[in-house]
Amino acid sequence: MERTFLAIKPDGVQRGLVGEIIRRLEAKGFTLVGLKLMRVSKELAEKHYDVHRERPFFPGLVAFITSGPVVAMVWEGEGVVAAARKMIGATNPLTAEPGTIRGDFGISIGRNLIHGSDAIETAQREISLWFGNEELVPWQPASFPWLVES
Ligand code: D4T
Repeated sequence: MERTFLAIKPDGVQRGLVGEIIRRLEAKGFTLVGLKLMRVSKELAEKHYDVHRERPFFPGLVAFITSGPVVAMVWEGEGVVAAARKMIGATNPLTAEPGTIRGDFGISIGRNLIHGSDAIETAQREISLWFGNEELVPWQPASFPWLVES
């Protein structure tokens, strides 16, 4: 089953949006299989954002993601990688569509509330970077037959 990595960034945690964000993903029908509140080390932040290492915003991005608690999550479901990106919205919250998490709750690209893996391969890399296998809990919600046609 497809999985994605999502992380509520320090701004999302500080603004009290953890419950709202988890609520949206639960209500949609995806399954939470990994969850932890953590302080991100500089080493983990730099590895996570490695593709942006040469970009001018990289130091600020690392400083921001390590500045407060982050909620790291793994969600499961058919098509969850692309669907979660859609629910999150465009990188810049000012232009993100209303109805998306960034579109509803943000105004600044440097405070865009949540990260979501951008492809299945990226999700696999990020899940193994952020979670140990023993931290993931495979389960099937009792509502599953009411969400997915067998
Ligand atoms: P993440 O990776 O956080 O889910 O965001 P996106 O996938 O939507 O966007 P991204 O990888 O292009 O950017 C990563 C991260 O960097 C911040 N950022 C980005 C920034 O502060 N200034 C910028 O100009 C850009 C492009 C926001 C998200």
